[in-house]
Amino acid sequence: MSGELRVLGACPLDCPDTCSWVVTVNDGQAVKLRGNPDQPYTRGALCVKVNRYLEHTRAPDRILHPMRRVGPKGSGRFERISWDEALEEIATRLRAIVEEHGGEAIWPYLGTGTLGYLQGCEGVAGRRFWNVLGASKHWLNICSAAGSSGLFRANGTAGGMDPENFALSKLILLWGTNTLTSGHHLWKFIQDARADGAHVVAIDPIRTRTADQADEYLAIRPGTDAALALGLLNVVLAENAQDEAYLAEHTEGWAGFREEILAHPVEKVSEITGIPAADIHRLGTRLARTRPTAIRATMGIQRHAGGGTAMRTIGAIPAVTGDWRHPGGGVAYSTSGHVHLNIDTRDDLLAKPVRTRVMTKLASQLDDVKCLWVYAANPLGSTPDANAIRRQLAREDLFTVVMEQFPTDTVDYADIVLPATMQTEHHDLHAGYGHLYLLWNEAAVEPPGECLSTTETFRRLARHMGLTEPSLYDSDLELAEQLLSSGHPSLEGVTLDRLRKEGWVRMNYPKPFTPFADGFPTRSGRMRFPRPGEAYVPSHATLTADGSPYRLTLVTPASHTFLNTTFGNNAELRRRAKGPVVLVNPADAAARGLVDGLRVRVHNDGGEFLADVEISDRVAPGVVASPKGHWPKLSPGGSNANAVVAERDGDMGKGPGFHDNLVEVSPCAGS
Ligand SMILES: Nc1nc2c(c(=O)[nH]1)N[C@H]1C(S)=C(S)[C@@H](COP(=O)(O)OP(=O)(O)OC[C@H]3O[C@@H](n4cnc5c(=O)[nH]c(N)nc54)[C@H](O)[C@@H]3O)O[C@H]1N2
Ligand SMILES: Nc1nc2c(c(=O)[nH]1)N[C@H]1C(S)=C(S)[C@@H](COP(=O)(O)OP(=O)(O)OC[C@H]3O[C@@H](n4cnc5c(=O)[nH]c(N)nc54)[C@H](O)[C@@H]3O)O[C@H]1N2
Ligand code: SF4
Ligand SMILES: [Mo]
Repeated sequence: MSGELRVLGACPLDCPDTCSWVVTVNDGQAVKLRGNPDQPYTRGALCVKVNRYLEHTRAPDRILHPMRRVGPKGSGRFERISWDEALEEIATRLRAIVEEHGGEAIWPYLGTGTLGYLQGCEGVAGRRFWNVLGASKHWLNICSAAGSSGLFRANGTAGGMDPENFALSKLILLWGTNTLTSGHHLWKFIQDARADGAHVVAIDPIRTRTADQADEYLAIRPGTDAALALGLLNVVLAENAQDEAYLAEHTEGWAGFREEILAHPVEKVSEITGIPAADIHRLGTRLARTRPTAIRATMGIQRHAGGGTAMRTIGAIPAVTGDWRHPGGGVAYSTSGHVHLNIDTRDDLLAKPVRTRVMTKLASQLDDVKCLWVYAANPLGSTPDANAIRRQLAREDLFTVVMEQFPTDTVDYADIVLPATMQTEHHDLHAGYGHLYLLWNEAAVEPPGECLSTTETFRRLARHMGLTEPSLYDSDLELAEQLLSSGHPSLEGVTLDRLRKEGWVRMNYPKPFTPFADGFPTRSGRMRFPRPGEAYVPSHATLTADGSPYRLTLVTPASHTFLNTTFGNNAELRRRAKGPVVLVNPADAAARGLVDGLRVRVHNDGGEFLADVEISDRVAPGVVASPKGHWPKLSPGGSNANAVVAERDGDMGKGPGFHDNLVEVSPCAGS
């Protein structure tokens, strides 16, 4: 067809798979979006959510021009203004705040709406600007910090197995990960392994759709995974299947960790985890006898009080079995540790050191903040202690700017709203956290209305404020060149020209890649086992259950149809999600007089959200589950699960406890 163009891009969403996509452009319009069939990880498929991405870019509620608040905070009433008016008002307010309260009174609150290195979560776009102003730093700890920190302590990096190596595994543990929902492209590699006889086990408090497809499912009590790891290793030692040579050559602290393992016999672990002793014994024996064993453990596992420790202890398994020697063996958490772009935080632009504000502590760390600048984030939908955040955002003395694509609950509290581009409308550079490729996203079409990219918005604001630092004005392509210029061997020959031409490039890692076959990137070159007494930290729910009036542990996992709160306003995906539901075991339902479909309050001291009961043996007694991502204002009762998620630090990296809260479930009055 004449005038038809194929533009290569990448999915921007916070998903390990970072798919390569192909946009068909006709007459300046994006008419088709497909997974790239030539890309070895994407293999031609996107997902149930992103198949609707083009439709989403044209959604009737898309924000298309700057707006100024005219109603009370939270009302969502705005008037349209020009970019010049918006930038002038912002510039005036920022200058006044810096003068009166200092730059640290500004909190640039950046989320994971896009994982692009230019527009999103590495913050390249805003960071220079904020440093020139002396704003507080922002710690993006909401997602994976606890697990990364746990693995880093063990291995010197959170990077582990290349997920593509799962095709070579003989035993696969899907441990606290819902592969078919939260990163389904791994599944094809698992199927390849199965065709070669691999056995697949899912370990999860919820019998998920992934568990349904596994050969075996173990229903674990939330937050007890480290104990299970010790129990499995107990069987490995009983079988004398530890790899003594690997232990001697590549690890430290083995003697103490061995004692810890011996202190966790199967019976004891069964009591802690709720998994029958025979099942632990059987899996332990399988683990002892099967090389290579691959463990996929992702973020679900570390959303607990002891989440960092859990990842660290699970991470110790392949060092004991020697699985790191073998392609197809090891642990795959995130591949981010293998990405060595030149991430320059540009602290040289700071006049003096500044404090750091923690993303998950918005509710409690906002008191002395005068400007909250939200971009690629929806804190009222995604951040713990939502009711407290709502009270803070209503403060008249807080100047709130939100850069957004859609009218989220957070937008409703903005003083100024700035319209943001979507992925088909801007350039970006991506790396996956579930594979070893870099991708380039080429802008395919012109932005609708007056939408601007994050990078361009900060350039214009800098100009408006008369800032003279030259690097504030670097173009997107210049920024990308800088990111690629780290000089790390994994990036040799990976140029922007090549990325723009080919769309994706595998970083220079061998295939198959065995990162720790010959040692670890720690100071000693050895993997560090947890010290005695440091291998298992109980969950908050376990520790406090006895003294609490709330009896049920709430798990709030990834929704199949939303990505965090992104797509939470898409009519078709909302229809498929069936509104907020809460899975309750038949025994717990009977004890509370709950019947299928009943509208209930899920509540604790933090607040409540409403959901419809689904009575199900997919959760064990004592566990209830409700997928994340519903927009509060589109939900009955006007709140979502984060009304009952407490703002509480886990053991490492200040990781949040999204799956570690005690609640009660009660019928709504009148129902
Ligand atoms: N469709 C979809 N895909 C997504 C997302 C989404 O919202 N929707 N979110 C994206 C993002 S931001 C991230 S970080 C990843 C997260 O993806 P995952 O790491 O898969 O995270 P979760 O869904 O939170 O948890 C995964 C599983 O862990 C289980 N789990 C909870 N607590 C425990 C525990 O104590 N022990 C064990 N063994 N299992 C436990 C949950 O029941 C769930 O089935 O997915 C990304 N992909
Ligand atoms: N209860 C519960 N809550 C959770 C979790 C859980 O497991 N349970 N998981 C947590 C996890 S893993 C994560 S990562 C966080 C995510 O929390 P957030 O980072 O707040 O992510 P989202 O809720 O998806 O909101 C992202 C917003 O960014 C916007 N956006 C997308 N692209 C762009 C862009 O290019 N520019 C701008 N300006 N905006 C853009 C989208 O429209 C969307 O409204 O949520 C956490 N919240
Ligand atoms: S959300 Fe994940 S699976 Fe879906 S298109 Fe994006 S990267 Fe691929
Ligand atoms: Mo995340």
